[in-house]
Amino acid sequence: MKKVALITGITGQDGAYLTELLLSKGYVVHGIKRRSSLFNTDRIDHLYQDPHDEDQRLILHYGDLSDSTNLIRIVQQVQPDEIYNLGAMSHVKVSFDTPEYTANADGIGTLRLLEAIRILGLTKKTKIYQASTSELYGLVQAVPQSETTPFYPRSPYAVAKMYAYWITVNYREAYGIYACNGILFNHESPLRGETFVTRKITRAASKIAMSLQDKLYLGNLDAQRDWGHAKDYVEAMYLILQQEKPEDYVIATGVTTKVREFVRMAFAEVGITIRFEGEGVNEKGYVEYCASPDFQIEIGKEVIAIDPKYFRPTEVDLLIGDPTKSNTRLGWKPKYDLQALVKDMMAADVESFRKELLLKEAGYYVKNQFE
Ligand code: NDP
Ligand code: GDR
Repeated sequence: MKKVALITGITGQDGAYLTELLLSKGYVVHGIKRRSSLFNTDRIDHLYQDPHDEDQRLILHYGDLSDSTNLIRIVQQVQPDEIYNLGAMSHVKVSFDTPEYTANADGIGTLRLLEAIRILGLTKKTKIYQASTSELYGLVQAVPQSETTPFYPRSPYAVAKMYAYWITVNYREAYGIYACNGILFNHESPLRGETFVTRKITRAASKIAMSLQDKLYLGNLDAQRDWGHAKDYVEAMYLILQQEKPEDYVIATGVTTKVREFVRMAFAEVGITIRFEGEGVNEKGYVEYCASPDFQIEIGKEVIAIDPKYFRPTEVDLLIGDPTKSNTRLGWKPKYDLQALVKDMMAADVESFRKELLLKEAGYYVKNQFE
């Protein structure tokens, strides 16, 4: 019998990589997608199968984490062996603007799924993975952060995820559900949402090199993150649900880097050396040197500036994970280091903007004003 997985958030970065992984392992994968006024399945379109195929192994259902009856109906119909709850309003800064919605989707949404398992009598059958986050650590209590480091969430997103973390632990202890938290540190990829800082930087570095954009505006350049590759991290999600006992695991690389260093690394991939000057909101980044035979850019050009609108009311300054437990117990080790991650993201963005450059040269390029 083929194993059956249900993924919430299947249209997101992690949902796409996890779907690919589970299909490669022979699973039948069901996913929940939201109704949207535009197509929103770009990241999984390459996995699409004609619904008329007899042996369909990827099946999508309309749904939303804010809708209990919808979730109960889908779980009843799918009878999953494993649920991966990846769906969430996942942007920390946006959660300050939409705190109630974030609490509903990210916090209570997890409760709704756990209740669906309980109400449908699936507590012995269905395992569930909860997408927990290093944002739980928030205000630094100790570093590196491990499974035993106290939480101090610093955003409506992190507070909602803290509820989800503990309700997952509670349903494991109260009802014996195989329910686990993966406490994942930041993970990125060419599929990363365009408004997260890494992808915003790799897109801008590619566009600036091709003169499709003048300047990149950022917020806090000194925040430090433990960045890994999403491809490696979805392997960990899968492994977490294959253990004898349900437990919680930190998934991280153990290396932390400042946002400004990520900027330098991304621009270096297109041959541009960045020099930062000034302080605080007056800090700027200039082109110091351009070694690229492909891209021409004026030396001394100001290409990075600070816009305080990207600062958060409360910031998480430093994240660095201790992956000892996942390394030893799951046998999980990331294949990508930061340099390889930046290379992968830049290669994809450069290729995609080369196509835009052709459109521009042909007079068809329309800049997205809302970026
Ligand atoms: P994305 O933002 O790329 O994807 C989020 C997914 O959730 C999308 O499919 C989105 O749908 C869906 N979604 C949003 N709101 C709802 C809702 N109300 N009901 C159902 N689905 C919804 O996130 P990632 O793939 O990067 O992250 C996956 C999960 O892991 C998230 O829960 C995130 O909070 C968590 N996480 C992420 C980390 C990271 O560094 N990437 C680190 C730690 C945790 P749509 O496409 O329609 O918007
Ligand atoms: P984060 O990711 O908040 O860590 O949450 P993000 O990439 O948004 O920010 C990382 C750090 O960069 C600083 N920063 C900026 N951030 C954005 N988005 N835009 C900017 O212009 C900018 N300039 C500086 C931020 O202040 C922050 O310190 C991600 C999400 O995927 C969560 O869902 C997940 O739980 C955590 O990672 C782990």
